[in-house]
Amino acid sequence: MKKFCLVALFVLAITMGYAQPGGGMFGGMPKIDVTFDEYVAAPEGFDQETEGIDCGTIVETEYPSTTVGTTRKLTIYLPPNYNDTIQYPVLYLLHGIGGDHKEWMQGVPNVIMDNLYAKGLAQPMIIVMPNGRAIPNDQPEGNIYEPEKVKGFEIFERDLIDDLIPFIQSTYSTYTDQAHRAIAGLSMGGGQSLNFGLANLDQFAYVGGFSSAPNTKMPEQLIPDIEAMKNANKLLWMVCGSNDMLMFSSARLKAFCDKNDIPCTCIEYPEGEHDFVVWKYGLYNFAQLIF
Ligand code: FER
Repeated sequence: MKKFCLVALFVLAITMGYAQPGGGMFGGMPKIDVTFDEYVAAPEGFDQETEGIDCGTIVETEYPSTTVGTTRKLTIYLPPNYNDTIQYPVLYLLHGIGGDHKEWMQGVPNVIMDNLYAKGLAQPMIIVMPNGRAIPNDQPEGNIYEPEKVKGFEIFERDLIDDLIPFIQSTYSTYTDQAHRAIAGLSMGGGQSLNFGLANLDQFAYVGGFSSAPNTKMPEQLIPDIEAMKNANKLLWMVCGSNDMLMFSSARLKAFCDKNDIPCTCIEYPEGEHDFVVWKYGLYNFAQLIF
């Protein structure tokens, strides 16, 4: 059923013009000529609990949204020994079309981050995992591909910038400047991260897309001003499974960046599917490169 839905949606995406040029696995679709960056496997155990190390805290909370007109749930990971006498950078981490503010917990971000900190491989940061479907009923119920529900993922840009970021900054001890803010996500959330992160260069220095979905805008729309992008963005990082039919969204942005000398990493995860194997790998790597 899941496979059938994805195939049906892919055909829809093509007819809507999302998929050109791209893919390669379907007859008649031009394959994007792109050189991926080197894949280096994550070390054994990167996503397994380690005895005896300091652990961060998962918090479930809520924030008021003027954009949606509701109180919205979110999940937060505070790093080990969170202490409000120091300021932390913040990573906004977004879920996919079938998920909500809890979906990322399937990827054990707390375990991945605790392990990174135990090895001194990442900066202490707060990870904010909101619900990216900014409509009153934001649950992944019924037909999640219904245009009105998908629209919620676009509306979230305002909820994020006008409501969520101010809430986080007034509730936790965070930096509030662009250089200390990152955005990344999986699939639909990857598309959101690329769309919002690159459209708001003054807000986000680090942008990551993991298996980004067809909601990802065309490269020319994402990066209309190449010089502004080069000046403000500190990291554009992507990963996608080689077996993922959504690869075209990542590949066409990588090709555009290479053509225009914009620094950009895009890794093709060998035999990778559209799943948490790739997304955990994405978080593991992206988290080490930010802040
Ligand atoms: C689509 C195919 C996949 C699409 C969205 C997705 C909006 C998202 C998948 C996911 O988040 O896992 O055509 O269109």
